[in-house]
Amino acid sequence: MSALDTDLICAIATPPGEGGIGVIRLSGPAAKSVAESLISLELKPRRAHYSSFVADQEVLDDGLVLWFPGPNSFTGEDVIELQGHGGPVVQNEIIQVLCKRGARLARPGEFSERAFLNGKIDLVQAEAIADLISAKSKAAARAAMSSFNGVFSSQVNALADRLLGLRVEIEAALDFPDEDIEILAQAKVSETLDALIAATASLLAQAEQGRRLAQGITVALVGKPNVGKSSILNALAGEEAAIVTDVPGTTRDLLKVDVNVGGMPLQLVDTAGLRDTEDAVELIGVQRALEQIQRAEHIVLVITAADLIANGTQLLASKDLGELLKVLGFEAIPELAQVAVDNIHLLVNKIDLVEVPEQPEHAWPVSYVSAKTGVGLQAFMKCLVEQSLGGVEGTSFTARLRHVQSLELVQGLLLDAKQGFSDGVGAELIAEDCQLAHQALGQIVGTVSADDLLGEIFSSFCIGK
Ligand SMILES: Nc1nc2c(ncn2[C@@H]2O[C@H](COP(=O)(O)OP(=O)(O)OP(=O)(O)O)[C@@H](O)[C@H]2O)c(=O)[nH]1
Ligand SMILES: [Mg+2]
Repeated sequence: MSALDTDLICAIATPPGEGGIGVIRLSGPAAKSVAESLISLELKPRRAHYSSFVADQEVLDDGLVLWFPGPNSFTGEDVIELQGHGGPVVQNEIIQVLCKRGARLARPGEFSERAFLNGKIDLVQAEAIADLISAKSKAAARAAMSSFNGVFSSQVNALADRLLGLRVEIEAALDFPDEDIEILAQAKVSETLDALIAATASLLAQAEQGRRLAQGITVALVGKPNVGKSSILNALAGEEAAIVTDVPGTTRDLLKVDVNVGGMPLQLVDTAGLRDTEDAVELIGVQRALEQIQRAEHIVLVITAADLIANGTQLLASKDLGELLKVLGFEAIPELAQVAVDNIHLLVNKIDLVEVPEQPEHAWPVSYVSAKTGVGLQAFMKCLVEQSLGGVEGTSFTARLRHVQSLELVQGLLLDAKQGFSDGVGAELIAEDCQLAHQALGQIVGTVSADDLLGEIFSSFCIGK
């Protein structure tokens, strides 16, 4: 769609199926006249009118009609809401009448897209609407509302303004080449770059937290066969989702279960126990487990209390992940060795069988649980959320992967600019980095946007939003 599309769009805005009330939305310059052709009164702005909805002398439905004249409407255009009864047959009849009278069916997210194109909201706010609708927890809904209210956008805009100030100084130096070195040599440029890098790092950390809260994270349960991975998954899911037996190699396939821990959506993935095997089916399972280790955002490495005792509890104090994996017998698994240390949680299971004194000193987050009795599971989940998110409470807004990636790009470009400045490269190169960083910030809020990006974002919305 282009910014010039102003044809009349319509959609059922309430969920499909039967309901007390069903809302049909219209947006476009002809919205009022088309709506008035169904009702027998003249609409006043922002008033609720009660009327029958009539077509070809037949009363199709009755209910409330509201007219929000543009530009003070959600889309910025004239918007009509027909609030009738929530029956699919009646609603579809009305939609057909509207389409005969000049409207067309809206694409998913097209109302929000128009709001964006008409400058009513920026791209982050538009995405926050979709995130609010799909929020899986109260915390995620509150954070999406903050993004919708501009908490994230205002920080991006503030960063962009500061960067613009710097660009103006550098570009001025380019326009007056004699002063080039003099102006650029000012410590101010370096200081400003440092401040921008720090501000970007802080916003990036918040955005990553917001992304995790909105989209959830994938947590893979991995370990040797029979340590109790599937039992832990079942205990956390509150259902017998995975098959549990005392036969090592029971789990062959990945099993994914969504759980909500203190407001944080997690996708738990049970995997096949890691071992060398001749069994063709189990081998595929192990291969999938290894792939999952590379894909998951968090790895819960499950061992048993007996394993820990056998290897000496002091091994937990080792800061060297390679050493730990070696002692635990995982040294030949490169996929595990490549996992960032921060993303590993060591889970000691079956503490009901062997008593383990909790170690005060350990280099990684470690939890002690019994999948059989449930002891320690709550504390483990709390600790996992803290580790992966820094706590739900600390998350002030939702964000998406594309925002995080843009901020990473900004960070990289600013670091390049800083390096260039230290190395004494030409002002043109520093100006170029800053210009690209500025552009990347613009892409987040949508001041700079490509049509295909907009298409991708809005096509994931619901119809009628
Ligand atoms: N006593 C005790 N037994 C447990 C505990 N957790 C699991 N088990 C038992 O250990 C055996 C293996 O459990 P699973 O959950 O199937 O182990 P797994 O790690 O998924 O095994 P694979 O799928 O073969 O890799 C079963 O007999 C479970 O009942 C626990 O905390 N305490
Ligand atoms: Mg299993």
